[in-house]
Amino acid sequence: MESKKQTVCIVGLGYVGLPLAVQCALKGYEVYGLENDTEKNEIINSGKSPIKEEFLEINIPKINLTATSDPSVIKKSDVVIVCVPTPVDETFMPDLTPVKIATQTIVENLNPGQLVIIESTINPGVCEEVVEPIFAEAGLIVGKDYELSHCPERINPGDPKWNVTNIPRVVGSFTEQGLKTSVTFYENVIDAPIMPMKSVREAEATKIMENSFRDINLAFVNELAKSFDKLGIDVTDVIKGASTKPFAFMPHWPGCGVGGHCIPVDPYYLIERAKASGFDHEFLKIARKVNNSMPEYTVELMQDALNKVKMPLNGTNVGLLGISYKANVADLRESPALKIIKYLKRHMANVLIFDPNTEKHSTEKSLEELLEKSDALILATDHKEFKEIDPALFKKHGIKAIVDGRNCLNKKAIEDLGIIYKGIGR
Ligand code: SAJ
Repeated sequence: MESKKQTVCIVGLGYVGLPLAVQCALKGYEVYGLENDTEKNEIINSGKSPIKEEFLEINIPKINLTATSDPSVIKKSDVVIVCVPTPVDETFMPDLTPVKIATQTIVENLNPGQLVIIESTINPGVCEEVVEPIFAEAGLIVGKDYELSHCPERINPGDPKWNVTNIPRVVGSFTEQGLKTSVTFYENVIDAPIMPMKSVREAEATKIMENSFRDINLAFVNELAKSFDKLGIDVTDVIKGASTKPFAFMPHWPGCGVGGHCIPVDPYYLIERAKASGFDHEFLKIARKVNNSMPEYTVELMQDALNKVKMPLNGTNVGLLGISYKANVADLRESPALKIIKYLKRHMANVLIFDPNTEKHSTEKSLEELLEKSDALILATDHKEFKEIDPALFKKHGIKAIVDGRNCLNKKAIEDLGIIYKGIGR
């Protein structure tokens, strides 16, 4: 497939779709972004990025990318790629509604012979049991009227090294031709190896496995943190010690919880689909339970810390350092901080928030303002701004106790100032 004369339509211009759209444009494709958020479309069409991400801010002004909410652009495209969210609801049940709507929109605007690729994270079986049937319902035959592939996204927001241009990918398809065309397309777009999988189901399973791998490893160190807290062992030192082993060990770090649109979500897609086939993923469920327990554990640590200075949570001003789900991004999806706020309020604490990446979710305009008004602090996100705080500032503002939810503050310096410090497992 010659990249010069091909047209690509990306459905969904979020953290996954927008970088991909930009990269396709940089590689010479004619690119349409199909996005419901017209405000976002206006920002993009004016040459700006709606997301604080260097790759986007540098490249969007340079490329020709048409962002629109008009689905007829699908008809003009040779390749259409679905990059819509695959969330879970409040009972952790997978919600494929966005994928189903996107698929139906493609069916209604199909360009015969089109290559349709799903990048959204989905469990094994979704392409064959959910997506393909929507095409079949309209009398469209995969391999004849269109090709259908799955190439799971691997975006890591905020990562300075790995981005859409250089992350290797896997791809699976319904037919040999579909696989060949998909691999050629991604080899044109991405400067990294593209691994063809033997089936679309294997490609779906790959992404779910890699993210479940991360979730269970996070649960492992989170459980160790709770155990070592009682044994007076600093779990971060032990992880550093274990990391001196040059093989067969991969460090993960305990924290106040596991957030984001991937790690705490993807395992549920496999848990639910496997259940339908009669298999119970006990291990994945326990890992989810451990990680989901960390926000409440963090608030319990706050209670213990305040007890040391004879202060109840009730009525205490607790400042939250950070609300987004991980360092240096402004994304609150499944953020542990949101659950920490819920538990603090349940204990009648007054919650103040400052996050330098998202003013609209901050109650205080600055770090100083937060410190001035707070009696105690919980660090929920290890933004770079927080790692640089001089502990003397905590003393100056009369902070009595600190729970370091990302183990990123200087424990000794804080304790030497007479402030109660509790980390997660340290
Ligand atoms: N977290 C910890 N301890 C750690 C690492 C992360 O508590 O050692 C927490 C983070 O604070 C966050 C959550 O886990 O709340 C998820 O963190 P993450 O670094 O996994 O960030 P994500 O959600 O952006 O994960 C992305 C994922 N990319 C895709 O799904 C395509 C994931 O697959 C990557 O493994 C991950 O980036 C990465 O490696 O950084």
